[in-house]
Amino acid sequence: MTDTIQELFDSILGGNADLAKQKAQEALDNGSDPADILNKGMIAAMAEVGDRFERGEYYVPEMLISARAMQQSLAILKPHLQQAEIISEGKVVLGTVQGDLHDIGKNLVGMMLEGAGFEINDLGTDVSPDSFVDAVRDSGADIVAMSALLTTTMPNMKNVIEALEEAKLRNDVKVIIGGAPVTDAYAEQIGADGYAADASRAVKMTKSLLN
Ligand code: B1M
Repeated sequence: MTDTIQELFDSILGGNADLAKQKAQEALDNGSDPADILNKGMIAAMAEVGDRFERGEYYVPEMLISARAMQQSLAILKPHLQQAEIISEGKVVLGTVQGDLHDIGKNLVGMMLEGAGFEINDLGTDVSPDSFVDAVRDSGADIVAMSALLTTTMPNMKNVIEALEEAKLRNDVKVIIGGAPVTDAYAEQIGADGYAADASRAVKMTKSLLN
């Protein structure tokens, strides 16, 4: 890891958004690979924030200010993460499921899908099954992409699939899911079409489901 990426990591961990933005720009200017900046500087810092929260060293306010530093530095990286070519015209309805306010991973997935040429309807966080259904009906989406970061909110992914079935829309869309506690086995268990461990795999999964 370069010194600048280490400093980016430290600034996110310390919740210093201005410094994080500056370090993200500096790392780009130094020619670092955007994927390294994202994975080693930003995502690794958020993982460390989570570990500190688990150990009782960080509380919710620290998680929040680190999240803000991550979001703001991610905005600097955004144009560099997105591919220029337009590959597909698929429509994606994206959201974090009901009860869940975590949106950094979801935003990253949206950003990468958008960069790969998909049209994104981002419903935000704490999205009810009915809101997913309404958005699919209104937009004629090809893909429903759901994120959950809490073990307690994962079951709401199944509720969305059931709501799509009840609305007779399930056969019109493919459903992909992701988020730290989610697994391939869970996707299979609830009848999703696919699971992706990270944002770039979400793009690959979306493309392969639409092909
Ligand atoms: Co929360 N939180 N949090 N939190 N938080 C976790 C998730 C936790 C693991 C921390 C810990 O204990 N180690 C823990 C969950 C435990 C569990 O359920 N097993 C936890 C908890 C407990 C809580 C609260 C309950 C705390 C409390 O209030 N006591 C509370 C719940 C609030 C709620 O949602 N109702 C809470 C609140 C918060 C904040 C609001 C303070 C803040 C979120 C701010 C925001 O998102 N705007 C926050 C944060 C920042 C975290 C951690 C530290 C970081 C999450 C993050 O952004 N990671 C997190 C610890 C951790 O994850 N290790 C934690 C970076 C992001 C890029 O990764 O979102 O995993 P991630 O996304 C990845 C992949 O998962 C994947 O792609 C991304 C990488 O490319 N992915 C997908 C995500 N969605 C996908 C969808 C796809 C495909 C891939 O297809 C559709």
